[in-house]
Amino acid sequence: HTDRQWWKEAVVYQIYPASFKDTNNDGRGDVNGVTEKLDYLKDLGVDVVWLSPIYDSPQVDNGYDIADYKKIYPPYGTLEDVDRLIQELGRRGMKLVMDLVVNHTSDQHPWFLESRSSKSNPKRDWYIWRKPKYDVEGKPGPPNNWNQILGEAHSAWIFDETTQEYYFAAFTPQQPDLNWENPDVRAAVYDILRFWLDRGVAGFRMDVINLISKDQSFPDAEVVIPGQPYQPATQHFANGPRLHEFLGEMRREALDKYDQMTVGEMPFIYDDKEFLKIVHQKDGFLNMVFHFELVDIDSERGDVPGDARMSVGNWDVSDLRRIISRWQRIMIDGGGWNSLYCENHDQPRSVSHYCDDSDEYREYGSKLLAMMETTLSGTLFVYQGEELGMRNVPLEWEPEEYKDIEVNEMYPNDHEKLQKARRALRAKARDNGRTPMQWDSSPNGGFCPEEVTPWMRVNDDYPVVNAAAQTKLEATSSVYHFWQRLVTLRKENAGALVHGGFELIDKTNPDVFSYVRVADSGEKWVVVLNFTGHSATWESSKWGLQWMAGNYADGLDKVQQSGGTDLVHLRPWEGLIARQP
Ligand code: TEU
Ligand code: CA
Repeated sequence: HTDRQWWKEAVVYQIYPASFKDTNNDGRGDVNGVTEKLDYLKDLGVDVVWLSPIYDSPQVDNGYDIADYKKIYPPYGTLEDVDRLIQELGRRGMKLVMDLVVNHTSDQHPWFLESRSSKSNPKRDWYIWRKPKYDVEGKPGPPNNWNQILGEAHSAWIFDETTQEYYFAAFTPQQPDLNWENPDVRAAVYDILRFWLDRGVAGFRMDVINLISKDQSFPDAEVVIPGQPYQPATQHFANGPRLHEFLGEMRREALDKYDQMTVGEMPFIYDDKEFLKIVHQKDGFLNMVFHFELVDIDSERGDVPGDARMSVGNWDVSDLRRIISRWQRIMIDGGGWNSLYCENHDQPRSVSHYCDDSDEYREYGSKLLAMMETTLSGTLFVYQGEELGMRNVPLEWEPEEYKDIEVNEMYPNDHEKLQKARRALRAKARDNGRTPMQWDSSPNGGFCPEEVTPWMRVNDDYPVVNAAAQTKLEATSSVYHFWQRLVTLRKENAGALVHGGFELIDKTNPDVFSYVRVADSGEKWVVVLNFTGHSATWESSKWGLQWMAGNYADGLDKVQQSGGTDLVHLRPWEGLIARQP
């Protein structure tokens, strides 16, 4: 961990463009809205902005279905707006990272329109086409039993009338997968990369990049959802046989010629060795990845198809300890690097997910998570609104308020079932992280003017939870200020907090997650986090600590006053950070 590339200490802020800031009064966020808020981000300590897709798109999956990689979705703005954004970022010493979605395109992309037009079209082989498979009665059906990721009950193979064949679409029928086996497809992707890098973009977040190489025998998947014709099959197309080859080629053909960073989204696998090969500092392919083990801490596969993803299981501090320490160890000992994140546009809000988002504890839970995220090794990713302690949508909302295709595809014709799933949706639907950003206490939270209808309803708590209230200097309970302070602490003590070693301490404490970070200089930082809603204790005797930060206003005073005693008493969701001088 001696190499200190800029992207290691950087704080990356993810923006979901539709929900960030509307500047032309159409109820959707836009590129100029991002530019308008750069000082807010700079003040927070942000170095890099990652924009979820802003390319031209029919928006079936909010831009993760791209119809033109070199054009901006008109409601979001123009290429000139993006040039200006890059310039304004640069003036503030900040950079832009774009979302690269190249496992699939939109079904409206000209490549796909050509590909589906006839079997002899030169672009036919740019996508994955197969003949129907006939059953014993001679009835045609999909080539295998793989199901769709965003509509579990459906086949991932879509029948196309024109040529009487099926195409493969892992997510939705409107997102056909590209055929990476075809070298022309790969060359077209590298051309897109160069187009954006030449414009001054500083890297990419690569959407489901581990799905690009698929087992070309397309074998049937094992039945894990009994009674359903289509089965989860990601094991056959996550981290496929040619993944490393494709990523290596991508580096040589585009990335390596520029100073940039890459973060690959890699769902569906948790394999240490495989991850390390991808992100190894010496001969890896990407700078870092997003793994899913932490965000899936409470996931259980339910019995009812469609419910599985929304399941809510139990977890406790021992799971947190196991998962976090496992990944810190893999990366630090193994010579890799990784990202840190608790939230993104596919996840519930972190305070709702891992803590308690009631009025009583929302502030403390949000700050507790900030303490954890800013004191672990890796590149830190903050998702819009996380710095305000934004929470999941209210339980009272009708399912109709949810806009995501994943929810719409769950029970397309069964309103009653959807009503019953309300609690699960409130916990796990991707919409929870997609409500508009809450800028102030005016109607629509300052996201768009009062007379405009936002594309998605603003969370009812905006009068209390909003940026204007939290950026006021006198706002002592502000989650934003707390993040700001901790980001500074992290940067000023990067030797320990970003690059240092990691050790668990008090490993059997049933409530408290605690660890120590050690710099090469020997300097030590101790982090003590009560991840429960009740009071807890932590033994501090052998440490001789100097307490530095806490998420309760009087936390430092209390722990210092307790002087003689070695038992630290923590209130619900209380956390403390200390240095060993
Ligand atoms: O997500 C990939 C992905 O598999 C999950 O995060 C997914 O949202 C979750 O498992 C739900 O089942 C990426 C994007 O982040 C997501 O927004 C897109 O919908 C998806 O790829 C397709 O591009
Ligand atoms: Ca707009």
